[in-house]
Amino acid sequence: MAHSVREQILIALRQRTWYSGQELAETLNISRTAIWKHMQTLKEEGYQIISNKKQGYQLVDEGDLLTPIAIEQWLTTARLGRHILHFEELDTTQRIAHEQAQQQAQEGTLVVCDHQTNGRGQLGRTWHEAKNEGIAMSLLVRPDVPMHQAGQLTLVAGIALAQSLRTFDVPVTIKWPNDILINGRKVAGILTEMQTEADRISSVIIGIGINVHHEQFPEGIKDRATSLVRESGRTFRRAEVVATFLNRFEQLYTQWLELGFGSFVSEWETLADRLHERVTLRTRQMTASGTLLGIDETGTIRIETETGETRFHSAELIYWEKE
Ligand code: BTX
Repeated sequence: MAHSVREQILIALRQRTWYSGQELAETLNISRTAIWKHMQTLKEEGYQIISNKKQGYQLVDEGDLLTPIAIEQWLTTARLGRHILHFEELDTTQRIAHEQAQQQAQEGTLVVCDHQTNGRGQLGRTWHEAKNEGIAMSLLVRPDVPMHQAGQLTLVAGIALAQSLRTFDVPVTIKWPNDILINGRKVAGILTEMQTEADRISSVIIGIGINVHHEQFPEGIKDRATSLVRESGRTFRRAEVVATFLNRFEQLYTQWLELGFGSFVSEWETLADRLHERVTLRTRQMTASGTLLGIDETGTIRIETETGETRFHSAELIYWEKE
């Protein structure tokens, strides 16, 4: 990623406690006045920078920004998240990611925003976002696999998200197929959408919404939604959460392409919510109850009902009525 002058200033400031204006000006080959102006802009953006005449500038705190440079500092990926588009406000990151896909953007392109005003869930549902509280992101990938396997990416992304959130000591579980829960409440959701061309996948957009700082939720979801901060009491930097997910997802995405979904079954089951417990499941035709056995090597859910083991390719686990 090519860095802007402001990004180069940040990279320099991260390297040591104090950096004099003179040194920065020489390193970046711009005037001290220009350095001063960039510092003002960085402060306005949310970076906490102090200065004094003798020692120069010090970066005290980076705040909780979701900018490319903030995410990049935690990123260890080769491809994913190496092209990031950040917006302060958007209707939905999915729309921009779809446009990027059509404009031949590189695999791994990530769209993030601080305030998503019309977030999409599955089946025309909406995803609630409060400004600067959560993470709304859409990742573009171009897997060379048969179309019917694209849905598995929801599960692979779910495993990566659950594992990466567990590194922050948050006890998340996965509710098949696309929800991440803490203590039975939804903390994140995944929406996978595909673009095709002549019976082939041209791109898959993996949309992820994560509740990070929220203390409260709107009426309709307040009993079944939660946030990372609410459940853990610790602080989070959204950029670090995003990068930790991307780092893990890149590994699992490669594994999926090389070994297929079968290699994830036991991993998924260790993260599954209500494994071996009784669940209710709804399909278009019927509602069924039984014991959740796990998933098979294609990602299909397995339930032990009164009539024996039944597998559901597409269904909904019902935890909460009136979705
Ligand atoms: P879903 O259809 O499984 O879940 C949506 C349902 O979850 C809603 O109907 C509501 O009941 C509940 N819900 C809505 N907002 C929240 C929330 N913040 N926390 C907990 N529960 C909620 C899940 O769909 C997939 C959501 C993906 C969202 C991302 S954000 C980035 C990207 N852009 C975009 O427009 N969508 C994706």
